[in-house]
Order: sequence, then C-alpha cells, then structure tokens
Amino acid sequence: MKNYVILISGRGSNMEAIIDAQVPGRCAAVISNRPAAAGLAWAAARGVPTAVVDHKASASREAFDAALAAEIDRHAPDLVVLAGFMRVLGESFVRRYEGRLINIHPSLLPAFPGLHTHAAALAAGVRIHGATVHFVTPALDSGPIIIQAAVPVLPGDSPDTLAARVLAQEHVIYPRAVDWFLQGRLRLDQGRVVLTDEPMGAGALIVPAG
Ligand code: NHR
Ligand code: GAR
Repeated sequence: MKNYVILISGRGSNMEAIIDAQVPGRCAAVISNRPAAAGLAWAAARGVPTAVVDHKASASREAFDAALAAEIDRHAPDLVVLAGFMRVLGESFVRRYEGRLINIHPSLLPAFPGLHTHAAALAAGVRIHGATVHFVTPALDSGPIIIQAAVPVLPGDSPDTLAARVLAQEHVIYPRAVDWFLQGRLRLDQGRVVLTDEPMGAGALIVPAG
C-alpha cells in the first residue's frame, strides 16, 4: 500500500478531508511548521503520527528545508501533500520530491498566486473564482495543474464568505487528486500532467451560481 505525508501550518481542514476520504493509501504522518497548528490535535486524535518542524528553529530557509526533508524522509512517502502549508520551499527541496509533491492553492491559477487571494479576486472584480491543485515546482504557484474547481463570486461577498465557498470545493477536489495519485493514475511526465482512465473534463469542477 502506498503512503503519503501531509504538511500543514494551521487549521488543517483539507488534511481532514483527505484523511476522511479514505484514499487508497496510508497517511504516515502529518507535519506542521507551526507548533500551535490546530490540525495536529485532530490528526493525533485519529492515531496519525504527527511531527513539528518549527521554521523558527532554523537559521535559514535552506536549514529549514533540510530539517523538513529529513522528517519527511523518515516515512519514505510516495506522495507529499501541502495542505494549507505556508512556507515557500526552495529549489533543492522541490527537486527532491519532483513529481510526488502537490499543493492546493485558493485561486484559479495562474490568476492570483501568492497570499491574500480572496481579497485580490474581489479587488479585481472577477465573477468566477476557485481553487487549484497542482504539482509543485520551484516557481511559486506555477506548477502543472491537476484539477480546478470554479465558484461564483456573489454580490456582497467579503474575503471570508468567498474563502468559505472556495474551501468547500477544495475539500472535494483535493481528496480526488490524492486518490488519483495513490491509484497510480496521475503522474507528472516531462512537465505535463497525465491522468489515465478518466473521461474528458475530470479535472474541472464547476459549481454554478444558485
Ligand atoms: N514552494 C514552492 N517552491 N513552490 C510552490 O508552488 C509552493 C511552495 C510552498 C508553498 C503553497 C502556497 C500557496 O498555495 C506553496 C506553494 C506560502 C507562501 C508565502 O509567501 C506563498 C504561497 C504558498 C505558501 N509564505 C511566506 C514565506 O515567507 C510566509 C507566510 C506565513 O508564514 O504566513 O514563506 O499559496
Ligand atoms: C486553504 O484555503 C488553502 O487553499 C490555503 O489555506 C487554506 C488552509 O486551510 N492555502 C494557502 O493559502 C497556501 N498559501 P486548511 O488548513 O483548513 O486546509
């Protein structure tokens, strides 16, 4: 059976969605860079091993990346899942896990990379927003796209109401992507996403306005 590790920094609702989805693999560990991350307690209560690699204990980004990689490698995971993980990772870290490192970003990439995406979407006046699961590459939020979910922006939305609408769809698409990978149906091939045995459009979830 394949195994995976999940990296979090906070609440961990995407982590919960993946573990609750009973994807065909074992969650070998949940690792946080923040000791106070709420998701750690949830994982521990489920019997999932947890670890903290505090970025504040490292003198540099390179040292943090090395400490994080050492913790990950103890579990020899087939897949590393960033789920609300808030530290930018360096090139050598990303290369080490190339093709087995995925992230969920709360926008329809390539729109609104980086932080504060929901406020940026409202400021831009877009009518459609969403979330993207992608393979991680050294360039931030720029890796090959696996699946996206689109939601409407509604009149009166605040960053918080929009974030909640997007988050509900994150919880649908992220377990789906992890499931595909662990089934051996999703891979990165020369920088391209290859998904086998799915009908056309499997990577697109569109949630219409009510
Ligand atoms: N690393 C690489 N190389 N490539 C990506 O695509 C990455 C990555 C690390 C994290 C998640 C990402 C997101 O989905 C992610 C993708 C953190 C920041 C950030 O600026 C930006 C994007 C993402 C995660 N972090 C600040 C930093 O200085 C710290 C912010 C904080 O601690 O609150 O690292 O959006
Ligand atoms: C999610 O919306 C995720 O897409 C986003 O943070 C939230 C984490 O929620 N990720 C980023 O912004 C990465 N920079 P969660 O901890 O409940 O999964």
